[in-house]
Amino acid sequence: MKILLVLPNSNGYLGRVSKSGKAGIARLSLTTLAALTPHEHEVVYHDARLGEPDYEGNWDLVGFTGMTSEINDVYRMADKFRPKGVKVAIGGYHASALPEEAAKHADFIVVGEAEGVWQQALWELQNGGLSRIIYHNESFITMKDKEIPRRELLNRDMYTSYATLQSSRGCPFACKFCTVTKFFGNTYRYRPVEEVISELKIFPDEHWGFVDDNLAGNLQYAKKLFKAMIPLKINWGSQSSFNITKYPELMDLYAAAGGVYIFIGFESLSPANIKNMRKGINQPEKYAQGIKELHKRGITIIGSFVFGFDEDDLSVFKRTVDFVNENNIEAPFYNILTPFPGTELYEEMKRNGLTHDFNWNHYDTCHSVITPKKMTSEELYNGWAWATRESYKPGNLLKRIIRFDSNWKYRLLMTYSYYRKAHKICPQPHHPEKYNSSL
Ligand code: B12
Repeated sequence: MKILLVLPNSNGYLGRVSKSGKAGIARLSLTTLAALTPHEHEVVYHDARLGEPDYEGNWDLVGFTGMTSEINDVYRMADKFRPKGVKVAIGGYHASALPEEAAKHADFIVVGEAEGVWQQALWELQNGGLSRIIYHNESFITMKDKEIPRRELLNRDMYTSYATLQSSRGCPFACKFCTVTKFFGNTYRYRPVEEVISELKIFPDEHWGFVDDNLAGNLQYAKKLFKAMIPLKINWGSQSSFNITKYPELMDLYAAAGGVYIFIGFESLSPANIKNMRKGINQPEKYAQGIKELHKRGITIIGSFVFGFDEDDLSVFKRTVDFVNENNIEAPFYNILTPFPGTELYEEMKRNGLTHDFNWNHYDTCHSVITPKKMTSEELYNGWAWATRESYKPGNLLKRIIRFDSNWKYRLLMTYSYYRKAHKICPQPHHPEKYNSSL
């Protein structure tokens, strides 16, 4: 069969291709799907951020991936292919959370991991037809012998972070707002260390980015992996829970293995918010010390915070910005609390009538789709925009990054990339004076 795999566009700025043709991180969803596709089929990859797919091509099947914020674009393109008699498949996070909705735009949906069911659906398509509309991968793969993504389908020059890989899936924690918990059925699985190492060896000179949700989710595994990475002499970054700061040896190994930046979900400075979201591994009273420990090892921090939790009132914005500046979190990243389909938060907020906007284009954490408890939805949006712009004022930014160590280059690059995002995403807030107070 001739199969077209399409990466959608999204409405917002995050994840888009710049005017000069540059994209950030290379996603592994479709390159992995391509690797799973038996060789007898021809696979063509299309990045819809660069333009429309070829609706007139003689495709047998078109497969779309999609996060929630991208799904409307997927549905739009799918609805153009189907009248031409082309079969359409949709997979990924949104379709897995709301398969019945996605099925209105597709011939079949894959819920969860594609490994196994994708091959089954392709076989059925060729041998008499599909046996169902929703293919649900009930079991989770072991991660051993995981296919190597077909990165050659991507244009290397387009990406600032081309060499991405995945060593684990899922997360050992079950935070109420996170998509991963439901998607991976609360499992945390990791690949044999030697397989990760041999994948890293494919591009010995690249800067690697792990797309794992929590690279340090298992202490013993992470230690083993980092130790094995030391001889490779590469530089890389990943996402990890704040938990890592509890273990000095693990942080030492992270840095020794070439880990130059880390993305940490601090989420909130309020212990009550943390408790309510069931992210007990985060202890706000220990944030400052944990940040110091990472900095001591030359690791740049991308600190992710969320605004709009139950305890957040108008003072949350300034308090958070002050904390970020005082503790020199190089690249703060602020999100508006967004109840993603498939999460417990989504069900709870929907039930309580606290979600007022179900336009998936707005589910990019840069729109306020909820009515928070202690401020209005508009205040949440404006406060978020104020905090983002305030944090990336040149004075604040420079204060956070000027330190003398060998990793200054990454610190500068990372911060610059978030500085650009901040200015592209955030409008000038209305009534900024409202947010400039921590009282
Ligand atoms: C890379 C990435 C990005 C990149 C995307 C760049 C791009 N446009 O391509 C960037 C950094 C821009 C980004 C941004 C955002 N992201 Co993001 N991102 C990821 C990340 C870290 C890795 C994705 C990846 O490569 N995974 C590895 C592949 C192999 O796994 P996979 O995608 O799940 O694919 C498997 C299955 O899902 C399935 N599958 C997937 N697609 C398809 C298609 C078909 C046809 C089939 C059959 C199967 C199938 O098969 C694959 C193999 O099993 C994931 C976390 C994660 N671990 O996946 C978050 C994640 C996808 N992002 C998420 C979110 C929330 C966002 C943001 C909204 C957050 C924010 N504030 O930044 C924005 C929105 C951007 C936008 N476009 O509007 C959520 C998705 C939630 C949701 N329901 O939409 C995730 C899951 C993170 C999380 N823990 O919550 N992201």
